[in-house]
Amino acid sequence: MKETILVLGSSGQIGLELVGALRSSYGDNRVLASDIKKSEKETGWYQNIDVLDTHSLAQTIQQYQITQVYLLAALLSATAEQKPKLGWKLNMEGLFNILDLAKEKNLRVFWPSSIAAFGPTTPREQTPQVTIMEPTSVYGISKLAGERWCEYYFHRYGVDVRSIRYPGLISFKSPPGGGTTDYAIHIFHQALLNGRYASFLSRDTLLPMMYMPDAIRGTIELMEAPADKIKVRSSYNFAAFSFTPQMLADEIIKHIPNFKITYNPDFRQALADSWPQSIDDSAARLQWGWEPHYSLADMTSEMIQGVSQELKKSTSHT
Ligand code: VAH
Repeated sequence: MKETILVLGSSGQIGLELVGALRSSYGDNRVLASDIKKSEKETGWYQNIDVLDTHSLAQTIQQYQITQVYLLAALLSATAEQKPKLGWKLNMEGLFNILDLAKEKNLRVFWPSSIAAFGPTTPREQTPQVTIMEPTSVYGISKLAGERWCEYYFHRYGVDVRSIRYPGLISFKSPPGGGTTDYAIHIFHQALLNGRYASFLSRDTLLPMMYMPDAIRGTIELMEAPADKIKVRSSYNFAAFSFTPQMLADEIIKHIPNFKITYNPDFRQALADSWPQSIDDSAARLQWGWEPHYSLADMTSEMIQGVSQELKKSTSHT
């Protein structure tokens, strides 16, 4: 049966690039992008959908005979701390709506978890796939709860829901979306525009990160893996490299020699300090063949080029 894919939250940092990759692979007319507000970068098959509107969700899935759903609509860590009740409502009710529709319509579902599902009592070095998980952020609590519900819907109802604990994701094709790790995106824009950046995380804050093309490829590889390879139905650890703001600045200086970084930690420092510093993703590598392709140096070089192009485009439009 031909796959028809619905991406919910397509205007976000992951969504924009994921839609492009899925359309390249499955065809433009097989991937429906949707969000509550259309991105000006979205030029294909699109429909406004609120993930909390179960009626329009069910109607869309029925009308277009959707076979797969990527549920990316959520509030990220920093934003969810500012709006806890909305963060919980969107992140959890959105997931329940899709899990129930998946049970009814036999949909395959992708749902993103995060390293934020770990907490300050989790071993921070080479964090294991199965370990202590006591998240202290609204976002992390919603991700841990979501993981448990995904595993429940698989075992109880046979729903083929698959999930990845994303590290910080770095990209230039779409704007960052209120994440704590987004300093690692803002820094490139500021380095190219002003030659300096005031980091809201301290110099030595070591966090697991990944370049978006690796994250998108790994996500689709997980969704296309044979079901019998998928032994983890909560959410897979998933990693590429870890770096600190200082390490990233040192890489940027290789391209922009006069770049200067300063440090002015804010409320997001406490979020970052509660998360792992590095991740053991051996389960994903052994079970469905995950392998990152980009190093920190590769990512930095591509980000400098990509952000430069984006800045040129935005100045030529003004
Ligand atoms: C955030 N980018 O900063 C997300 C991520 C590791 C955290 O899930 O909220």
